Amino acid sequence: MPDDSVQTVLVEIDPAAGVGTVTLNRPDALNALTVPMKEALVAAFRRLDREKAVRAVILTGAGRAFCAGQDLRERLGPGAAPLGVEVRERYNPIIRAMRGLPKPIVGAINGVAAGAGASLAMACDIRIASDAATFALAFGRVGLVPDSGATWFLPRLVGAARAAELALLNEPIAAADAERFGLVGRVVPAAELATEARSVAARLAAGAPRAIALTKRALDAAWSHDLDAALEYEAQIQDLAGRTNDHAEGMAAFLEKRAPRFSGD
Ligand code: T3D
Repeated sequence: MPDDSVQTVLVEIDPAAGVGTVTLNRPDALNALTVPMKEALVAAFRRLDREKAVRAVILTGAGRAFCAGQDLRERLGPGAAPLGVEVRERYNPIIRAMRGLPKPIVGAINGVAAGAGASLAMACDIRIASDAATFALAFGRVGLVPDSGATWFLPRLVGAARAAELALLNEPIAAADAERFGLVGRVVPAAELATEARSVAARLAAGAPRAIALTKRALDAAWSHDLDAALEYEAQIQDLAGRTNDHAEGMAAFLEKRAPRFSGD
């Protein structure tokens, strides 16, 4: 049984870089998700939403795994909720918290991402994988269906044909193939993953926060928009972005040939 005294989700904040890091921390169980861990994960994203010093977030795993999905031992234990309830009340809020977070999330995929762990990776805005990482939908291997947004993210990231193969065959894929399929944006040597993720997150944190938040929202909204609706939505959010002090600062910085200093106003 999981040891409740151990903090299974760690949150670290680097105010100088503007970066918050969320680390799944059950390395002995490959960061498999328990009920307290799922609740802590939602709380972590909500906390980072409130933290003014944080402008970009990293999600990663402790040890050799990113996340092996649902803790299967916990599910077999007494008091496990019916699956529909578990998904609705414990998994979906994580994915909603991630997609609703007005700050970009960089997934630093350090090792295996299986089942709901693969869904967590897919819910990040930017995915950087270690060359030691593997991905597996895995749900089918225990007689379940992809959840936590996997059926929504997967075809959008890799296309319908590849999504069907990954979701129906449940075979593990290596980091290099994940990059080739579009499941991750880039693969780096394992030893460089943390540095690379921090560097990307710091670059995001130095950007104009409102514009980044609106861009994240628009990219998600575009999946359900036709071209006309997307064009109108862009006009609306451009109007909002154009009224920020950061827009004025970006323009001034361009004319003055200096780096902009975005305040988030
Ligand atoms: O609530 C609900 O159930 C609904 C939601 C479902 C969402 C899902 O995520 S369903 C899919 C659940 N995940 C899986 O089916 C993956 C199960 N794990 C594996 O297939 C393999 O462990 C991996 C491919 C991920 C890694 O293989 P390998 O050989 O590198 O490691 P290992 O030896 O299998 O695992 C190391 C330890 O982690 C081991 O513990 P031990 O024997 O040393 O004490 C293993 O039992 C534990 N572990 C790995 N995955 C899980 C796990 N323990 C509990 N739950 C796991 N998912």
